[in-house]
Amino acid sequence: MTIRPLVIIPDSKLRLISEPVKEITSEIRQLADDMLETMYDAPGVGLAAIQIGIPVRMVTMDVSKSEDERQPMVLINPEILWTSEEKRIYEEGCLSIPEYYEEVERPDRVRFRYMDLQGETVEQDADGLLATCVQHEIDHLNGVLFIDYLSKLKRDRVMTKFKKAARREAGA
Ligand code: K1U
Ligand code: ZN
Repeated sequence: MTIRPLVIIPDSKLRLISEPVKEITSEIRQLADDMLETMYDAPGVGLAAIQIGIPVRMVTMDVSKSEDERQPMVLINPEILWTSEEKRIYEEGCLSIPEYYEEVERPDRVRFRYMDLQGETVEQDADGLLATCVQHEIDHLNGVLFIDYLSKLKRDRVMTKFKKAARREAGA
């Protein structure tokens, strides 16, 4: 298992539409291990493959409360099947936008489908943090970031800050 470097805004890779996984190979299993390791190290409750630079439709998540009782999830080709009319506001963060948190409104409950590492199709209902997280992660697979739901003013402010940081790093 390897901790991989995270892709940070304004890297244009984060705007790519990720490709479906065609087959569960040893490379895919290795990628899942590396994503979990990278997510736990960050630490985060979710990670999409594009956040480590790989444009495939894979997500890892663990929204368990305790570090002693990890509940790792690996989602291959996940999709949202249904969203509730009721909305919920949650303060979101993103490992690709370090140390920036803002409130985002999304559907309160969702039903989603994915393939697990055994190749089984799973359908699951979610509410709370799991519902928020799975929507945030599937957005990553479609090149969407949580800052896209904020006002243009807030989005421009955060983009400018990270563009300046990237320029400083490139010049250093
Ligand atoms: O996809 C990502 O960038 C990961 C992101 C997922 C997420 C968080 C909150 C709401 C929606 C989606 C994170 O994990 S940010 C870090 C974070 O929320 C966290 C870190 C440590 C403990 C608990 C939460
Ligand atoms: Zn994110």
